[in-house]
Formats: sequence, structure tokens, C-alpha cells
Amino acid sequence: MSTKSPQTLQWQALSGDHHLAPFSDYRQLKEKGPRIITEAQGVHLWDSEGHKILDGMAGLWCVAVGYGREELVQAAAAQMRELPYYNLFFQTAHPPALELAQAVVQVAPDGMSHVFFTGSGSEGNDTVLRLVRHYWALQGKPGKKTIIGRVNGYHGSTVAGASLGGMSGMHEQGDLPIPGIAHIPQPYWFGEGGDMSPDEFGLWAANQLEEKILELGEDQVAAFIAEPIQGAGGVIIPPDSYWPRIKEILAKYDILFVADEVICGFGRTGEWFGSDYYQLKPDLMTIAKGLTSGYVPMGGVIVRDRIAKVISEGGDFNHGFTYSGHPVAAAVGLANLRLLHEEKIIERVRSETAPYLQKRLRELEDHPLVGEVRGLGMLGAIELVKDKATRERYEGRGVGMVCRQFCFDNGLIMRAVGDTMIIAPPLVMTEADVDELVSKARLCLDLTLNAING
Ligand code: PXG
Repeated sequence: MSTKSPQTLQWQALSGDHHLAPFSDYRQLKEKGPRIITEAQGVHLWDSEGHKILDGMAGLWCVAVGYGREELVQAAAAQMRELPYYNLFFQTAHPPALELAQAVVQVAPDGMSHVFFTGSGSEGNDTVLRLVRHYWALQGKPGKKTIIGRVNGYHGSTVAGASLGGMSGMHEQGDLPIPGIAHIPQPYWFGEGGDMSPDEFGLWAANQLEEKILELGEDQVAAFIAEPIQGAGGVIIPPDSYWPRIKEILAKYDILFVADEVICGFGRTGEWFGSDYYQLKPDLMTIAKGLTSGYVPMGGVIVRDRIAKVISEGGDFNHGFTYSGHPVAAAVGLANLRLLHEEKIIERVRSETAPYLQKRLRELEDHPLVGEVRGLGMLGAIELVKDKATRERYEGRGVGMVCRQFCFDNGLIMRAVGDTMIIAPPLVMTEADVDELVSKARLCLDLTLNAING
């Protein structure tokens, strides 16, 4: 006998009958039905059965300012009344997109003063691919086409996004990657570092970029794209040696650097961008998620001046989306940036919330199931292992999914990437919210350990 309410059962039936869900195991989904999320406030969600759940993932890494912010609701409603839609094509524009471009540039690294808006991060990375190839063609170097990404990097789910990303499960479906994209190994020491020290491994992983450039020929390579910290790949924080070496390599060769800031951007590291945190000097930055705190879809690409100059002197750029710079999304983006400024949310992350979250998360390292806790800013990862010393996993046991289910059942959303549990909570968490997260996480680790051994 199901204890679910008739309303929940009805929605779940609709899911099976009519909805093709993104990134879901359809067989499992049909068996169990989706959990139906109906409401949210602050850092908590409610499902259709009335369970209150702490959202350790800020939706999907996006709800920076938390749920229920009336300022964003009002901004959307006012813009819908005034001008619900117009486009930016063919020599027209509207105030929200232009004002948001200015507001984004004000927080972007120096020398990056142009933005191309899209409807999502994936569209942002499609735009990156077309922009960088167009740039090199305009420079008289049409051969510079190949973009180097990383294994297990994530850059979205469109054909270009999935190709730039290095997710093998995505490449297997749809004959990807498309031509002109190459991948180098990721700087994932815990999973792949073997006997090397983290710094040795970081240097090795960075040097793969140089090897790939030399293998392909500098005259064939357009750009290198990377997330400052890999998100969907499992909150992979590169060893300290990694980014300095990558910077040296990028300085040596004439290729562009694209920082995919879709997750790291807008405060997640305690700086405006992950590139600020690591002092990277990107030529292009992909943005989305935290730009509007996910209240409405929006993405974009921030472009360094010397590239914007070449593109804008190049005449037509035959690229754009119906919803590029959508006025309602732009109005929400502006209101969202205003909140980040006025409430000093990023400063608070840097000086208070992130240090507290990171300190409390590290306490979980004493748990017998935990091989490593790593994190930075409002990002965290907990590696589940059989043997702490050797980093051996419970192969084939699906421990991450077991843990994720216990979390859900006990009022906490943590994502599982294989056997890595990850969090990226709203930036506005209080210390009490962090305490709730860590104590629920510990309980679920205990339950997981019992279930494996039971
Ligand atoms: N780049 C990065 C770094 C991302 O994390 C995208 C691009 C694509 O953005 P859109 O808006 O097109 O989805 C993302 C999105 C996960 C997960 O499993 C992560 C994302 C999307 C879906 C699932 O953690 N990130």
C-alpha cells in the first residue's frame, strides 16, 4: 500500500505518461516516480508530501540568494508589465539587457567589458565555440579551430557543450564529440593521482595541456576551456600547483583561455569569479546560474576587450538566440546583482560563511566511510571509500546513490557523483543552516555505513 497522497501519485503518473526528464535513469524513474518539489523558502524546499528538505545544492548550483526573494519576483513582474519580450537582433536593444551588461562588466575582471547574452550556460559555450573560431578567422588564422577541454569537465548539454565537456556517458550518446575538440586529463588527485603527491600530480595534469598543444600544433589550436573548479565532475579542486603551471603554458602559446564560470561565477568561491580566486586571466568567461540565481534562465559570455574589438570590427556575427538577453531575465539578473552588492553576500561568504562551512565539513573526515573532505567557498565534496589509507572504493556498490537516498529521506539534498558526495548550497546560508547540513550529512554517512555492512 502506498502512503503517498493521491495528488503526489497523480503527478508521478504524469511524469511516467508524458514527461521525458533530463539526466535521469528512466527505468528507475518509472519504478519510483520523481520526488515532486512544490515550494521553497530561504535554503529549504518542500515536497508534495510536506517534507522539509535543506537544499545543499542551491537547486542545481544556481540559487545563490536563496529562495523566496521578493525583490526578484517584483523585478520580473514589473518588467513583464512594461516590456515582456523584445529581441536584440538586427539593430534593436532594450534597457534591461544593456543595463545588465554594464552591471556584469562592473564585477568582471579588468579588461573584460563586453557581454553576449544567451539563455543558458550551454548556449554560452556554443557561443564560445563560434566566437573563438570566428575570432581566429578574422585574424587571418582560420586553421586555429581546435578547442582543448578536459576529461570529466562539464560545459553543458547542447552538441557543442557536451563535446567541449569530457563526460564519456554523454559522448556515447549522439556521436560526440564533434570534430575539432580534444581533451586532456583532469586534475583529480584523489581519484587519479596514484602514488604522486597532489602537487606532483597537479603539475603532471597541467603539463598535459602543453603536450596536447604540441601534438596538435599551435597553429591548429584556438582555445583551452576549463572550469576553475570542476562542478558536475565532482567538485574537483585542482592541486595548488595546477593553475600556476597552466598559466605559464597559456602565456607561452598564442591560444585563448575560456574560463567556464557557470558554477564558480557570482560568488561561489567567495570572489566574484573563480578566475579572481585563482588569479586567472581568461579571454572569455561563460556565465549562467548565479547570474539570475536561477529564478529565470539566463547565460552569457564575457569577452576580453581585444577579442571584442576584433569581433566588432568584423561586421556581421551570425549568431544569437531568440531569448538572448531576454528582458525579464535581464531585469531579474539586475535585481539579483543588486542583492549580491547591497547585502554584501559575497563578502559574507568569504569572511564568515565559507570558513565556517569548510571548518564544519572537515569534521566529517573522522568518519570511517570518508576518505577525503575537500572544499572551497560554498563548494564541498566528501569522498566515500572502503579504505582511507589506500583510497580504495566500494566498487560496484553504488554507495554514493545509497547515501544520496538517505540524505533525501532525512531532509537533505546532497548530490552523488559516483561515490563522491557534493554540496553547493545557497550563498546566504546561516551558521545554523551549516550546522543542520553537517549534522544531517553525518547521520546519513552513519546510515550508509550501516547499510553497506548490514
Ligand atoms: N558549464 C558548467 C560549468 C556547468 O556546470 C553548464 C555549463 C551548462 O549550463 P546550462 O544552463 O545549459 O545547464 C553547466 C551546467 C550536475 C549538473 O549534474 C550541472 C549542470 C547542469 C546539469 C547538471 O551537477 N551544470
